[in-house]
Amino acid sequence: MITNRTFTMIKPDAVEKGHTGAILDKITASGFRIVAMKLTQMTLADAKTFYAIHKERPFFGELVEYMTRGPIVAAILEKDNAVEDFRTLIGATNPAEAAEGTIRRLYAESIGENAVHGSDSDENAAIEGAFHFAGREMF
Ligand code: FUP
Repeated sequence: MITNRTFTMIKPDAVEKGHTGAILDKITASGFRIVAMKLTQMTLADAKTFYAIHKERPFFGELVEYMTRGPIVAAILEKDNAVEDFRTLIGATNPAEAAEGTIRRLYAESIGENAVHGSDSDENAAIEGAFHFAGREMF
């Protein structure tokens, strides 16, 4: 298993508000190399599969609706200790609790619309990256 990669999405709220460039700048300035990247839109089936772990949670319907309402930027990122370092860079799930200077603190509105995704383990990073990208799209 590749352990120096993580997967991210710049979510519909952040793309809608024009934060894509600023967020990518912060990611690359923090030492992450872009391995794969695309502007895409998740279908309902995509979002239900991607977030299957949350399917019994009360917010699942809203989460799926939000994640499919517009384009996202999906990307695979590379750096030593990528998963943990990227979670630090994006901040807590709830932007109100996210540390000063983190992406969610700067660009997220709420726990429901929190601007970015970051994989929570090496295993999930590999699964999520493969969900969005074919091998020939990774560099
Ligand atoms: P994170 O790993 O920080 O992205 O957070 P989770 O995997 O716990 O949650 C995934 C997504 O579900 C969040 F990005 C937003 C949504 N969510 C809610 O809408 N309400 C909650 O209470 C928790 C998560």
